[in-house]
Amino acid sequence: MKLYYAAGACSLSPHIVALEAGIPIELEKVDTKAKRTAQGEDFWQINPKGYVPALALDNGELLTEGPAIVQYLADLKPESGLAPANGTVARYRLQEVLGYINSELHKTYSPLFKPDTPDAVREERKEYLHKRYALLEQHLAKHEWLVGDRFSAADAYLFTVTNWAKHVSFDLTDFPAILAFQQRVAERPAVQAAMQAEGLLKAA
Ligand SMILES: N[C@@H](CCC(=O)N[C@@H](CS)C(=O)NCC(=O)O)C(=O)O
Repeated sequence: MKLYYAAGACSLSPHIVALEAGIPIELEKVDTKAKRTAQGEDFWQINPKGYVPALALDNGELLTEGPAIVQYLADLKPESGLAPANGTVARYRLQEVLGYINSELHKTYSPLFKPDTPDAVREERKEYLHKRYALLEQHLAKHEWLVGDRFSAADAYLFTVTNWAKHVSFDLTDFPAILAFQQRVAERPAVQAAMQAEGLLKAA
């Protein structure tokens, strides 16, 4: 399997999940602006959506959309507990949180990365993020993880998008439980390894 990724992008979430699950995965970096892979291929030809993450499966299919990819990876190693068993309420809770992160957080961050986004839109998007984080703050003030009592694919995703806050000057100081969560996740060996592999850690 090969994961098409861009350093620190949303593809860090499936990267973390693969390492947490102990799934060997080949990585291929994509220049998402130029739409070129590190091997010089035209990324449009690989993924007509033009974005990462994309997972090339061993059967030749390409799986896209972060929430689907992390569940696919987690289900390859059910014993990892990264996704509760299919058909259980807990599994729908995982999908509920993945959907929330995807549509309410991830896609609210996206315009903040674009230099031509007007300041008024920027402010409105940050206010929106603030509201959405406030709900997660309440949950994480009482619980260590987003779903159940163990680290799951949803935690990898929340960690990944929340790491963007510093890049877009979104202030997280109103959210101490989220800041503590970020710290907790960052310390996990698989997370360290994924970040190291993507060149996100400063040399010691
Ligand atoms: N709906 C997709 C969105 C993926 C996405 O937003 N990818 C970003 C990086 S975080 C990207 O590759 N953007 C480049 C582009 O769209 O040109 C998902 O949830 O996986």
